[in-house]
Amino acid sequence: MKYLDEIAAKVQDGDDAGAEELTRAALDEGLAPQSILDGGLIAGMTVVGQRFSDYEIFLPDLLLAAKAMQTAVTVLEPYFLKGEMTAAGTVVLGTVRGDLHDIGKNLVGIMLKGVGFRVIDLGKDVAPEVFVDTAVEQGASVIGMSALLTTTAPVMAEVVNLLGERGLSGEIRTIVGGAPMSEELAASLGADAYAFDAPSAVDRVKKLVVTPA
Ligand code: B1M
Repeated sequence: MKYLDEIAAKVQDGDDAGAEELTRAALDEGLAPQSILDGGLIAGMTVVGQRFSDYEIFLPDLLLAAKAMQTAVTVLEPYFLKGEMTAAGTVVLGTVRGDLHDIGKNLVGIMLKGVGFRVIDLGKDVAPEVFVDTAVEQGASVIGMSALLTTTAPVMAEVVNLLGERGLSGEIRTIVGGAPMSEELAASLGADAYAFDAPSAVDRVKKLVVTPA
C-alpha cells in the first residue's frame, strides 16, 4: 500500500526525519494509525531484526532504526490517546532488569493510557523489587513486564515470586510480553497473562482487572 512500504524502508535506513515526514503524510492521506504502525513501522523493524540476526547489519544500524521508529511513534501517539478517559485502574509497566528494549513496552503504555488506564512507566532495566514496591505504593492492580532477550525473560519470574513472598499474588496481577515470550513461557514463569502485541495487551489487562484471581 502507498506509504507503508516507504515508511518501512525509512525505518530500515534509520532515517528518522524521513520516517516522521512519511508518517505525517500517511495520516494526512487518511491512513489508519494502526495500519501505519503495523504495516509500516513494525514491518520495517521486523526486517531490521532479521538482518541483524543474519549479520548483514550491526548495532549502530539497530540504534538508528530504533530512533527512527521512536520518532515516528511519537507522531502516532496522540491518535492512540483518544480513547475515553475512565478510571480503569493503575498499571505499573517496565522492561525488566538487564533489558534495554523499550519500543514495544512504550506502545503498550500508550495504548493502555488510550483506554483510560493510569500507567506508571518505570522505563527499562527495572529491578524486580522496584516493580513490586511501586505497585504497592501506587495502589496498582497490574504489573506489566516486557522482555526482548531470552536471557532477561526469567527476571519476570523473580517479580512473580516476590509478589508471592509478600502475599500479594492475586491482589496484584502480572502480564508479560515481548518477542521471546509465548503463552507457554509466560505460564512457566508464573505470570497471570501474556499478550502478543499492544492491542491484545489492552484486552488482557482489562480482563485481569475485572476477573477475580
Ligand atoms: Co536488540 N535484540 N539487542 N536492540 N533488538 C533483539 C530483541 C534481537 C531479537 C535481534 C536479533 O538478534 N534478531 C536480539 C535478541 C536475541 C535473543 O535474546 N533471543 C537482540 C540483541 C541480541 C540485542 C543486543 C544483545 C545486541 C548486542 O549488544 N550485541 C543488545 C542488548 C541490549 C540490552 O537490552 N541489554 C540489543 C540492543 C538493541 C538496541 C538498543 C540497539 C535496540 C533497542 C532500542 C530500544 O528499544 N529503545 C534494539 C532493537 C531495536 C532490536 C530489534 C531489532 C527490534 C525490537 C523492537 O523494538 N521491535 C529486535 C529484533 C526483533 O524483535 N525483531 C532486537 C519493535 C517493537 C514494536 O516490537 O518490542 O517486540 P516488540 O514489542 C511488541 C510485542 O513484543 C509486544 O507488543 C509490541 C508491539 O505491539 N510487547 C508486549 C512488548 N512488550 C510487551 C509487554 C506486554 C505485552 C506485549 O505486557 C506488559
